[in-house]
Amino acid sequence: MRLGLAALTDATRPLITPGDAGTGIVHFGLGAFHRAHQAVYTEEAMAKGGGDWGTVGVAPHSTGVLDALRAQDGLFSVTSLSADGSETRVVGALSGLLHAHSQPDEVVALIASAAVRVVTLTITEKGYAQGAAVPALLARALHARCRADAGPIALVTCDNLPSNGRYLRAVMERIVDPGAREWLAAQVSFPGTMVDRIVPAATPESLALAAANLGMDDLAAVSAEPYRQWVIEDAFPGGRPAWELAGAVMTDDARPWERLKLRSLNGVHSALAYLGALAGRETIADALAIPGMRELMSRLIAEDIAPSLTPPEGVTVTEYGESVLGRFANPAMGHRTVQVAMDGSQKLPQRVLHTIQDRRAAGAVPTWALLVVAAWMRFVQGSADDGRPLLLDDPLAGRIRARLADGGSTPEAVVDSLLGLREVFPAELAEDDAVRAGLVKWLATLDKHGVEATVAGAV
Ligand code: CS2
Repeated sequence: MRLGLAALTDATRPLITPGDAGTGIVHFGLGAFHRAHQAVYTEEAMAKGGGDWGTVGVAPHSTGVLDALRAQDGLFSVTSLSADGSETRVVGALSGLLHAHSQPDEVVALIASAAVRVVTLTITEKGYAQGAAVPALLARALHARCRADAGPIALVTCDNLPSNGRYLRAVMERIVDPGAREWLAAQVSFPGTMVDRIVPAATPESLALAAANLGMDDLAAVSAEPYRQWVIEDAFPGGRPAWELAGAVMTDDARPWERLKLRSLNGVHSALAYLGALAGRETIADALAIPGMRELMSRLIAEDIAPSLTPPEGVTVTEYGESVLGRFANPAMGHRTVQVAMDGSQKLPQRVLHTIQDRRAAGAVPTWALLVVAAWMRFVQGSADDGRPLLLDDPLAGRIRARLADGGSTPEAVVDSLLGLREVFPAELAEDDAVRAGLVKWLATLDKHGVEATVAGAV
């Protein structure tokens, strides 16, 4: 049997049944993260606080998840995984499904309708690049909403970018029709957010576990850690779901949370991804188990990251960082190092380079953060420590390979070639002798001894 409205039983019934609530949200990006994060919050907020906040999910490009969800009346399950076991529940937040590529007019018409008052996005870092499809479609939709005079709306990015709300505002201001600019300034808000939940890509094993727990197949099932957090700037001129009833923190400035999370969760995640992939470790938990690695990550957090930022009130960076390491050690997650390693050129700046820049501005040399960048530089060359090939999945892969091919293969030459990628490394970093020397030293050590010996010898 397959999950769907007709298959629901008392044990599998979601908090909200699709069709019971009207649509108030359009969401771009049907990836696992959305299903295990915003969908869960919104469903719970509707169950506790009411409102017509059903979400029409829009798949930007591929149709795999879309087709699976359509065949299940928009229903999917979320399995929380911990060392003690797993728990699966069906989520009914999705009130409709669209494919941006083949149904752009439907997407535009929906966002131009008064019922929709919130648009959320999980389109990954590279989804906001110049010429990218979703921002272009959003610009068309905002113009249509302006002409329809359909009222104010909030555009909420849930991607791991610094000052993400302000960033999305700048993107939209640049590309929206000039005739809609004034309306945009007056009627559209761009609340910043910090989103957090570790959600690995589905695997045959995770789908089998969901099926066993549900007693039926769910081809859109996602698995995630039990922990979740959402900090949202409370700027919703057309109203919003009562997300605080589902545990979200409403604030007037999400940036301290966002900076804390980007540097001490995502930055450390990327560190484990590159070091772990080079050492042939399949998962983040395996990477953390390399002898000396946990101590090295604690030092990265305490010595480089903590002094680089002012945390939100009441939070201690080292305590936050240690709890993150505990989450990374969750043995049930199976989060693959190569998944987190993906799109490094888009992730490194806000996750690691900003830490280095802030420490350099204070006159310090953040040695552990430099090791992370050196590990990325070794990773993008395409071989693990045992010589096995590592796939470079990155929108700048072509540029990275071309720069490496033009330069030599000594650590000095590789560091110089890659520091020349201005899209990744700002001139202030690339021209900093202490940064260059630190990178050359670490890359030479990694080349010569491999990750395991480097880590064991470093701490
Ligand atoms: C990860 C994030 O894939 C990655 O780059 O660092 O997806 C991470 O799991 C989430 O941001 C956790 O909230």
